[in-house]
Amino acid sequence: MQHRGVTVWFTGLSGSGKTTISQALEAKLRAAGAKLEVLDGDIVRTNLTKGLGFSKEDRDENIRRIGFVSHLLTRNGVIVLVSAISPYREVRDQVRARIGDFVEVYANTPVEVCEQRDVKGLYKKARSGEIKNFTGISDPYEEPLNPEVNCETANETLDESVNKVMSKLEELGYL
Ligand code: GGZ
Repeated sequence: MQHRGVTVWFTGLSGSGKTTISQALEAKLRAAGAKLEVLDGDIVRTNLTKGLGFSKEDRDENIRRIGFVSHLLTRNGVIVLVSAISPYREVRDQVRARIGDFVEVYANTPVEVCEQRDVKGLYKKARSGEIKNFTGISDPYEEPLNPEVNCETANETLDESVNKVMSKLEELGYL
């Protein structure tokens, strides 16, 4: 498959569907023979950004480091799928400006729905105070103002979300 390098950046609350959509997209792109790499906040935090916490400073540092690696890969023709809450608009926009070939996907799921899903039981812990500074409960999330793709995961199927991203990548000439 012929394609250009691009960072597809999934932002949204914990449990909003970032990882689920990006994994389905990964499967589709791999099957088509794309050169791709996946950077998931959850996993990146056990190596590249190990030791960072959840203060604004640490989250921004996490995003800058992920952005740095994404840039290196993107300029070498790789499709990079990033999933990170990335709650702060300013640093997201800095990373976008640095990378250039950047497609922002907003996993736009209401916090009530994420909390109901509570796949990892983290919302429960956030409510009880066991986890502090939890995004959407006791820490801010700044919505993207103009994401290239808006996935309302509570009102659309996984297939629909994946197809929206694929169509946008085609429309922008990356695929
Ligand atoms: C938000 C937290 C927190 C707090 C631990 N706030 O859904 P998950 O579990 O698997 O993914 C979340 C992950 C957040 O890491 P990111 O690198 O995506 O965050 S950021 O972009 O803001 O740097 C969540 C878990 O770690 N987690 N504590 N306080 N999510």
